[in-house]
Amino acid sequence: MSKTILITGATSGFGRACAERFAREGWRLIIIGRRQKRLDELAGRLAATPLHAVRLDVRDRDRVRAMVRALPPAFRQIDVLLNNAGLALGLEGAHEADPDDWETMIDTNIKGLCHLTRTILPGMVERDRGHIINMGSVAGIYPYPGANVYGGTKAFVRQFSRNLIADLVATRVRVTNIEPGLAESEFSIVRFHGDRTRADQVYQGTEPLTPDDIAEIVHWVTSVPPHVNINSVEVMPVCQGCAPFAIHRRRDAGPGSRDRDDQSP
Ligand code: NDP
Ligand code: 8X3
Repeated sequence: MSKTILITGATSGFGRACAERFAREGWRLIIIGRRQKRLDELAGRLAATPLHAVRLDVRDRDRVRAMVRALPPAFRQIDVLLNNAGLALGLEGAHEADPDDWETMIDTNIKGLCHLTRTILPGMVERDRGHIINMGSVAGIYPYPGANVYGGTKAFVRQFSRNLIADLVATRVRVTNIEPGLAESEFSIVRFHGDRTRADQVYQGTEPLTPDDIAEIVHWVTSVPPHVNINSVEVMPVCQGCAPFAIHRRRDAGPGSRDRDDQSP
């Protein structure tokens, strides 16, 4: 019998590419997102695939539970949970950021991911089989200006994933945290509240990762032998690197001081 993957955030970007990738491999799909039209479009494109689409906001814990309880029998044994739904909102410094944006990121990237995990994990443990794949980010590892709460939510995903591995060590349930860098999707359009010009500038002159690159990695981590757990995958495009520590020197810092941020150690 074919395997079943539940993908949150399947209406765009990484999630949609993963749905298409796993459909090609003959998996059954449960696809989740808030935009019904996008779910319908994807279901239409994957008409040959056994597929169950659910319009759902992952922040709604009761509806997450109800969704799992209402799964059709053929979709009840979930082999892979891909906790992908998430977003960044804003790039302002912490003193200027919108607290509503912060709350949305925490509710989606942390609490939504926890709701799905807590609801689906007991079945995996009972069957002694399954795989939780979380979508972290390099923003959960490395700091950058304006990442404040977004990076914080992805640092949560990183440590939560490792703690899940600790909890599940006596089972055959696997846990993987994927941590991508710059990747082109609707991510920046969402981050800049629909400002496409500003979003385009993020990728200008770069060759970013694509959603298909991420789908390839997600598929790969599921395809290794069952006794192998890929704990985490950190992936950037070749054109991206890590900045040195930033040091700000004041104008009046004495002879030889520079009137700008000095990035030398
Ligand atoms: P997209 O904006 O293209 O896709 C985000 C997906 O999340 C959409 O399908 C959206 O669906 C869904 N989503 C958002 N909020 C909710 C919610 N409350 N309930 C249900 N679904 C929701 O971005 P990406 O594909 O790039 O992002 C996917 C994940 O990858 C995110 O967790 C992001 O943080 C992470 N990531 C992205 C990187 C990048 O550079 N693009 C790099 C590293 C990590 P809908 O609006 O229909 O609900
Ligand atoms: C998305 C990657 O660098 O924009 O998580 O934070 S980044």
